Amino acid sequence: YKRQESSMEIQIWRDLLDPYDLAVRELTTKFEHLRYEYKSRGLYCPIEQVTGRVKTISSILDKMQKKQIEMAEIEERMEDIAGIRIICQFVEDIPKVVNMIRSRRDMTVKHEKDYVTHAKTSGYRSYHVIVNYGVELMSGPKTIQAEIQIRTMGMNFWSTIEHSLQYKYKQNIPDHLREKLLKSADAIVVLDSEMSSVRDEIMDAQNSMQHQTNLVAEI
Ligand code: 0O2
Repeated sequence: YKRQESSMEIQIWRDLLDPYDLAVRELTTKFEHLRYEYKSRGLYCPIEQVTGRVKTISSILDKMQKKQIEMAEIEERMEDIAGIRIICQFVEDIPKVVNMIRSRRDMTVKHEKDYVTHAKTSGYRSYHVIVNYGVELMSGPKTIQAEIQIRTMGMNFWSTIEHSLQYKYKQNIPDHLREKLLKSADAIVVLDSEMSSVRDEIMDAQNSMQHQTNLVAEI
């Protein structure tokens, strides 16, 4: 009986999460394709890397508890079940990517959270855009929410490390580590702005490297 019950539960989760899995795969492919288009035209692309994930069941359950969300409210209140992460080289690339998203016709922006200019108290920086996105299922069309996080490689380095520490310490990171994390968050701000100040030289160097690669490919 127990096994039957849990396989029913698995089916319920699967029915809930499958459309999000489709959305993550579609959106990842679409942003990767944009990158491909820029590159194939020999243009600088503000998107360096794209990743995506569907929130794990245990992470959904944790958030339900933390935010007092009922099962029936999950789809409305949990905006990051489908998560797309767009990594940029420079801070200046972030608004460009945000504008790309705003102008797309296959998604509509629900709201935006600017943790780049207003970092979280943890030191976390990233730009979040919550979009409504339509998928086509066996049962017909369905609109779901997806959270697109746009951040620099530096911001991504910091948040990946901080996220794993949060996981290890179950949100209670010891004070001495917190302090180090805040210091390194400041260092990332400096790193990002130093990189921006030599952005033109870096882009020139990358363009000529790309040009060389294309020539070799043609030969
Ligand atoms: P997962 O599945 O582990 O990636 P809240 O969660 O209450 O702070 P809210 O409104 O639910 O806020 O969403 P918000 O602020 O947009 O944040 C959701 C996601 O942003 C998180 O997902 C992280 O990916 C990222 N994030 C937000 N704050 C931090 C932070 O302080 N440190 C790091 N490393 N990432 C952060 P989850 O919840 O971690 O889920």
